[in-house]
Amino acid sequence: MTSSPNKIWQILYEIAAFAACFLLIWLACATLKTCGIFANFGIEFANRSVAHILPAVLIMLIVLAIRLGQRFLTTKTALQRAESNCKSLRHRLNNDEATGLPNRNYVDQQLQQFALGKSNYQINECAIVAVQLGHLQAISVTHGKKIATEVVAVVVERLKRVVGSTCISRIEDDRFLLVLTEDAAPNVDNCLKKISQSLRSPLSVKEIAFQLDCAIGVALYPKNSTNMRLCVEHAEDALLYGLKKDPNAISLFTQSIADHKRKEAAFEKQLRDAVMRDELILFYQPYYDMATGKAAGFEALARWTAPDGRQVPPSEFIPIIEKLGLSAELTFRLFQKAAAEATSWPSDMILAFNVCGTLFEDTASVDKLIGIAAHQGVDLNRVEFEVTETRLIGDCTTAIQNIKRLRELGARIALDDLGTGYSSLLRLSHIDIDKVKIDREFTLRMLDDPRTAKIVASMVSMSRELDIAVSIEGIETEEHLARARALRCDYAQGFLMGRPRDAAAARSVLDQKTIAIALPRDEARLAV
Ligand code: G
Ligand code: MN
Repeated sequence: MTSSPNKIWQILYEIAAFAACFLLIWLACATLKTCGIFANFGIEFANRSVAHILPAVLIMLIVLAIRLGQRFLTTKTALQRAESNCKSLRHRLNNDEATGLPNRNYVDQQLQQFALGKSNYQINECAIVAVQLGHLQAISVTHGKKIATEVVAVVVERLKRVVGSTCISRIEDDRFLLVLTEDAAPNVDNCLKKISQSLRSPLSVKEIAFQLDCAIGVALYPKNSTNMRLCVEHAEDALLYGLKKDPNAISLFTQSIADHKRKEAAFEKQLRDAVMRDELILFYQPYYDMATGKAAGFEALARWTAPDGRQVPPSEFIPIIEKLGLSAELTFRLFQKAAAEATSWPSDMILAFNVCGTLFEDTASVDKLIGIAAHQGVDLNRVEFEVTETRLIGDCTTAIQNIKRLRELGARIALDDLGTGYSSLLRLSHIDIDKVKIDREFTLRMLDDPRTAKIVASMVSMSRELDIAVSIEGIETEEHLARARALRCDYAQGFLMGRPRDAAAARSVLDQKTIAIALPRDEARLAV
């Protein structure tokens, strides 16, 4: 917009320079003539003959030609630069940076062209194949982005070897889309098997060996849909459907997959509505101090009854809550309920509350938790946040700072489900925590399996070394309890001592506070 006035000024400037040049040369000629230098050539300046300004005009023409030449060259290079910028921008918009393959954006554009009948590709029949790599994110977290990129490069090489290079796009970090036309793959089944075999065979990058999972989803055009965009969607739906059962599934799209997806969407809507209408409730499960035998606190556990009356277990709805991005919202709503409930307990009872680790990466969310506790009148030294370790892998610095802040305010931090998640020991070295909770899978197996027993014993002694309290989950039998006592666990929780119950029922536990766990075997046991 500003270039027009600038241009006018530039032209005026050049005219002025041109005139000044002319004037200078004219003056120089006049001076020379006055001095009599041109007199010999018979140039009569005073007569204003054409001859006496000829040198001046010549010089001016040369200057003008040089200026015009310069202008032309700069404009040309500027145009070339703009064009190449445009090209690289278009390339970056349409191609994956690491592999150079077309990306989701490009695929979307092509699908649009196809729908409008303007596509350059003539496809009568094809198989749309979505390929998803397993473990790529874990590789990126463990070995770094660079190694992960090299792994992907090997995968792309292998894909090209099987299906040729023209029809591969990288639509997500770990997902590729292939279009197998009749010429590329006369036998689709065979080709899919080859892709699967090729991508799953071991590979090595910088002398690190990897073996990837590879799930495949397929939809056929025009058999499954005459709409190419829908076909791509179907292939990805088939992929995700198969992936739930087997990380290496090869799934062909069927109508039942579409039905399943519809049901899933309806279920997600019900769950979203339930969260927003505050229909999820909390049950409370007591946990016990092994030294005193007294209930030390309650763990608040989310419960949901779906509209059809089914009690949906948290293991089913929590991952969906996370997928829907409702995790923080639900946490705040439930913490409000739990904190309100905790005010009715004796002041030494701890509220153990489950929090997805990613929430600690967001300082505003942590502020909100602190605000809720203050608003409900629950001192933070009565609150223990149980963090699921698998979730705590993102922006760790902020998370560590927020955890530190919560601890300084008196809250305790427990690492939930110890031993089952990803990089658990690394977490222990990074984050100051007050307690670990040994996952119930270990408890349920430790009596029959000597290896599990040794692992549990090691986890307890390691926590001791680190000055971290140990809670053992999943105590279902007297034998479990006896072993927990022998291991010198600090806290115990499980069906033997108390199942999760609604708020009122849970409160009744407080009337029979002591259990037998702390007492020597020969002493009378109190009812649980
Ligand atoms: O991982 P977390 O501690 O948040 O898991 C708590 C879940 O474990 C609750 O849903 C609860 O119902 C279940 N639970 C609690 N105690 C026991 C137990 O002794 N045995 C089994 N199998 N499950 C338990
Ligand atoms: Mn828990």
